[in-house]
This record gives sequence, C-alpha cells and structure tokens, in this order.
Amino acid sequence: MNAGIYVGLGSNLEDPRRQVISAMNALDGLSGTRLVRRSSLYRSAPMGPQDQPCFINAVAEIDTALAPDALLDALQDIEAAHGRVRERRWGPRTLDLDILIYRDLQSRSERLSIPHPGLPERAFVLYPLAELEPDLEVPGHGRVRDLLANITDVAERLEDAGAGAK
Ligand code: ROI
Repeated sequence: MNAGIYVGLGSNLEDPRRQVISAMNALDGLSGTRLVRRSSLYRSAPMGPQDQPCFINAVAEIDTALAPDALLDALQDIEAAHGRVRERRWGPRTLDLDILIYRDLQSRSERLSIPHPGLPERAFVLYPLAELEPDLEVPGHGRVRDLLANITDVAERLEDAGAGAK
C-alpha cells in the first residue's frame, strides 16, 4: 500500500517529542484522512539561526481525500491547535507541518509548492523519508536515497516505537 502523500513534522519548543507525536495523531483524525506509516523521531541541529534548541523531526505517510490546498488548511489548523504562532522567520516553533510530496504532483504557487522546495537538501527531511521509502522518486528531483547521498548534514535517529507504529 503506497498512499504517496508525505508530511514533514518538526518542533523545537515545549516538549518537541510530544508535539510531533500528538501531531501524528491529529493527522490520523483529519476528515477523509488516515495515517499510513510514520518514521522514527530524529534530532538535528537547527538549520538557520543557531541560538535556538535542536529540532525533533519526523515524516508521516498519509492517505487523504483532501486536495493539496485543503490539506494545507488542515495542517495549519493542527499547527494553531498546538500553540503555533507566526514567529520570526527561521526561529523556534512548537510545531511545523509541511506537505513534502503529494503523489506525483509538481505544482508551484505563492501559497504552496509541491514537492516542498527544501526537501532535496534537508537532512531532517531526507533521513526520516529514507527510513520509510528510500527508493521513492521525488517528482523532479530523483530518488530519496540519491538525494541523501549528496548531503553532509545529519539527523540522529532516536529510539522510539519506530516506523510503522501509530
Ligand atoms: N532545522 C531543523 N533541524 N529542523 C527543522 O524542522 C527546522 N525548521 C525550521 C528552521 C528554523 C528553518 N530550521 C529547522 O523552520
């Protein structure tokens, strides 16, 4: 089963592990949406300003009837419910949810670009994505395992329930 829609999760404030796990459950609770698989949790140094805590990141594969824009609305509602306020650019955050890949869609608009433009170079996305699907073709960018081979940053996998668990 390959639902083919991947969401990136990140947090570095207010018990980041709990934020990310809670957001996974919230994804599973969206209308017409099911959490198919989730990666382990990963810890990495902040990309951007260094005067903030390290991040906890993960990737979830979902199946959803929501179109990309409606899915983005729903992700922003989950962020808001987790206390996210629009803060300084590249600053700390309680919860960040990004649509990384939406099946084979390639689309660019002011509000939403798919695949996510940062995906090809971000260790904190590629490590958890490679755990789930190393041979996945990222539309327009090639295979996840090849993208991962081209970056030098790392993300450390944390011991937890691991891939496949809810
Ligand atoms: N850095 C890491 N490691 N993980 C993130 O999720 C993350 N998110 C961000 C910024 C502040 C750019 N840096 C990050 O939004």
